[in-house]
Amino acid sequence: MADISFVPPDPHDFLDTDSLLTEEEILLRDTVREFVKKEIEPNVADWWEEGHLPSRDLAKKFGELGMLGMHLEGYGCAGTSATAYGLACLELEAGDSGIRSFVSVQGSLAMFPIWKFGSEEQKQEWLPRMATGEIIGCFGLTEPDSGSDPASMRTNARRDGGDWVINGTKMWITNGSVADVAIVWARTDEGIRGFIVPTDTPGFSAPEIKKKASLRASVTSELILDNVRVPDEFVLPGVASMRGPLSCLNEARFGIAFGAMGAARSCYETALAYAKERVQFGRPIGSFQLTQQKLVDMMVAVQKGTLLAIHLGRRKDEGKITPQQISFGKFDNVRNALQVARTARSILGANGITLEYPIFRHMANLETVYTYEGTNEIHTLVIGQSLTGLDAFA
Ligand code: TGC
Ligand code: FAD
Repeated sequence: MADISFVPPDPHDFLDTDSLLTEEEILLRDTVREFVKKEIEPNVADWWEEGHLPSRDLAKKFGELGMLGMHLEGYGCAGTSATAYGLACLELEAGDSGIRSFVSVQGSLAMFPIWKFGSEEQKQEWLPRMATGEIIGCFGLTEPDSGSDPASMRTNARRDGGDWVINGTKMWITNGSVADVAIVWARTDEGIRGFIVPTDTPGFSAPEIKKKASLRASVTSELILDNVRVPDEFVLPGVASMRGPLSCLNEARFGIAFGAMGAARSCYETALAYAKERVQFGRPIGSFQLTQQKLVDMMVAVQKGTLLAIHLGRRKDEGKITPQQISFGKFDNVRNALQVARTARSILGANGITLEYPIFRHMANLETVYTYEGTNEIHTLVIGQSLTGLDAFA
């Protein structure tokens, strides 16, 4: 029988989750981590405060790193494993959820539907330039009156000769105002269809949504489609039902299951370092039992969530993951990350509310992450439906 090791666990990876990764995955993960340290961390608090993201510049840099549509095969995409994609999301979200969002939307929500449901011509036309970051995409599903229930969408498209004419409004669309192309989901006589809409098409506009108190280092917009006319070649031929947009959500939700643990890790590590240095009552606050309990709870949540994410990654790479299992990951890792952020915030006392430390920014961002890509409640009901066979949505 193998003996027990008495090498003390690493406080930054207590269960040695790194041992579950291949050398290649660790190399990729470290490359993204380095990028975040160099390009994101020194700037992101200012971007967040200013409500700004240098989207074009970042798109090019992400393109050079091969991170856009990285888990897709061909068409200039890197073709990595799903686990590697997840690990990249984790590192990006350790920087900021808005940065991970940018990459998720481009790869999982704008490129994926073209890759999965597009014609060969559409793939050749769009994917290589989206992979390099020359073209930025967005994904228009949510509407002012259709959030959790996107099947109730009002945006519609009708055939007119060889064209389609699209009318409607999309709401809360990440990258909307900076996008060159929008994937717009619309109701048609043939079912829900996806349209590739170049954003310079007459009748298309994308006013930015301001005054956000969350995900401030991310562009969020309304999409207005006023008699937008596109040729038939711009409709995605491979799907005509809600299965289209919901399949894209599987991809992005999977990335969030990893990403949320990046934000949580950043909060935990900041609080751990602070607790060892900050002295009150003549002792580091990390020596108080109540503080240690918080640190332990945070560390356990981060490690468990990371294990869950890696497990889901392996299942996805084996082609065995189900949407309900992805819901499990998004649901549990995001709610736990939010709890970690709140606990970490308390350890920093007054310093916890400033942008000098990343915690409050992560905490505010995670309120968005809790809501988008299916709210916590929607994922609860997806899992509940799976347990009982009973649908509680309506
Ligand atoms: P339902 O009637 O059950 O199914 C309709 C069709 O869709 C298929 N389907 C799925 N296909 C793939 N993946 C899934 N997860 C699927 N779930 C269902 C189903 O088989 C059926 O196909 P077919 O071919 O028979 O027609 O669907 P429903 O309309 O009752 O919806 C169920 C529900 C509530 C779970 C769904 O509407 C939902 O997930 N709502 C939440 C909406 C949401 O998550 N929106 C996210 C918008 S995008 C975003 O937030 C981006 S944030 C930016 C970033 O990621 O950084
Ligand atoms: P609602 O659906 O109105 O829900 C309000 C509350 O009611 C929630 O708590 C919800 O869980 C609850 N609720 C609703 N139905 C039920 C039910 N059946 N049972 C129990 N509770 C229920 N969308 C896109 O398409 N593309 C994007 O790029 C995008 N980016 C986003 C970026 C940001 C910053 C934000 C905040 C949102 C983004 N979204 C995007 C929209 C996001 O997906 C929606 O906000 C989300 O799906 C929830 O919809 P809603 O806000 O309309 O809330």
